[in-house]
Amino acid sequence: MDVTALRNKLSQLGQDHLLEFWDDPDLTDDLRRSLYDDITGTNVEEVLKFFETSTANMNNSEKVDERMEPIPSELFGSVTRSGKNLDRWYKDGLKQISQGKVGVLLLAGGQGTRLGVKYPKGMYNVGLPSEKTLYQLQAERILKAQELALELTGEKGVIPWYIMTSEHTKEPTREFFKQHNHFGIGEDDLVLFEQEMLPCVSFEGKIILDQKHKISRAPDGNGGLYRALGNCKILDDMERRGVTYVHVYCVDNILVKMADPTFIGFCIDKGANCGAKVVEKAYPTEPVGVVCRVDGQYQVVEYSEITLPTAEKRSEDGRLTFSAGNICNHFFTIEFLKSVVNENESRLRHHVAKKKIPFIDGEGKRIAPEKPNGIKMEKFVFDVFRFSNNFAVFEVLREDEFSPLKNSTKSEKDNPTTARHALLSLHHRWVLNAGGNFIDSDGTPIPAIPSRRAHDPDCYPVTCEVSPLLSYAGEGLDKICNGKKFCPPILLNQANVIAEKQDTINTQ
Ligand code: UD2
Repeated sequence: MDVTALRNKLSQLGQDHLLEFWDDPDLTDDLRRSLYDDITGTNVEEVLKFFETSTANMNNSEKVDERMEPIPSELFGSVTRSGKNLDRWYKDGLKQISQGKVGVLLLAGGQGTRLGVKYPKGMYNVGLPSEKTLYQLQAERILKAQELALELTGEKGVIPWYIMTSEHTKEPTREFFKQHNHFGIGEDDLVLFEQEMLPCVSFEGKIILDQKHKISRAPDGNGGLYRALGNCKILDDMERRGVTYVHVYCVDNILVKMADPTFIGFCIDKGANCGAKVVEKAYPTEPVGVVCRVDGQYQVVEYSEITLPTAEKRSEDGRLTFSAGNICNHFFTIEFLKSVVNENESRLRHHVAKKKIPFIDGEGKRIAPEKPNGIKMEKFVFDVFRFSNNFAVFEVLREDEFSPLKNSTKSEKDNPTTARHALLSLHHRWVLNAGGNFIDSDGTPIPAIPSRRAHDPDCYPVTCEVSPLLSYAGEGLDKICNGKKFCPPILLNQANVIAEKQDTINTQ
């Protein structure tokens, strides 16, 4: 260890404080070594360059209204307005899956601070009758998509599942999948890789110490994906397998359609190299980013970047002009990802998040600040939209496809209860559409739209869960639901199909 050289270098960069506790009696030789490795393993110059560029406009509240345009209608598809094309896109997506050309990529490196659990969010169980976690639901949807593709084409394609983790989530995620036998996914078809962590920096540009011997770090944002794809040789793995299209999504949407064939078929039909799935913004001031064009380039514009009149602007059909709410659900061709990783990644700028970052004070005490005291620097996955010359947007129904688990039960929105209700309510509708009915334990029919009864908060929505292994998006339920009466809570899975077959045999 050449501490003198390190000290000189840090001094030149204005970061001498990182060695402030080097001679502290608390630091054993091992801890000193670990601090030395921590600092020398950090590209301090690069971090400071990121700090400079990302904070240059930190307090700039410039609005982009004048430069914004909605996505042109010819690049915009919709589950409610694209009519007969939907079936064609769906089948084409399944064909691509059967040819092994589709991979899914989960962004799971976030710290899940708002949900407040110590383990990765994908391991969360929202309290469904099956007790399935988000990871299990996603794994089973992949298996079902493969099965549907096989049924349509007679060819069995595998959808490799790439999971981007970070320092906090990698080991627990790996262990969890191992414990559960990868939920039926082939071990080789589940590829975990790790995004980078970046030091947290004070507003004055000083790298923060989390411990006397350790720099404070946070994942470099979900746009850290592109650097990780290159560094971890994930693009090479995709190419080796023949993956041509990648469906990227965020971990917390309980309704996410893995490798959604319709979305994939739509993007291919449009010749898109990059695409976004969106939901219609619910109301003008809803705090979601909208997908649009700014100065001719595709982009997600945050609600804070536009004025109220622009947010309220409506088109002739009465819909909000800027209605395409981003849901962190994207399509990329491998060629596009290659161009981002090899040519454009360094052009992406970090965004700044002001945070309360625990730090070691001058006396060597660890302080948890009450006010933001520094920044985390993050790249965003959608910032690559601007590199696309063939972009497409696909609008889906929020109640069918988007219910994110962001917060703990203390919050009213996007919490475990809302996520559970969204899934149960969707599955309830699937069963009704398949001709099923619901009755109370005394045989009274439950109306299709059950009212929320104050004395029985559990009666809404109807507790009806369908295993993804049985149905991906409501298809194939007729045979076990049509004309049947179900008394909730119910959990439909393959056992119902077996029981149904048995009944048929018995009555023959
Ligand atoms: C994300 C979208 C937002 C909207 C919303 C809908 C981004 C930058 N923002 O906002 O536009 O669509 O989702 O739910 O995409 N993650 C990582 N590494 C990181 C940070 C996050 O993998 O360093 C993952 C995280 O585990 C999650 C996803 O990225 O799966 C989204 O992250 P988030 O929940 O922090 O993003 P949010 O809700 O602010």
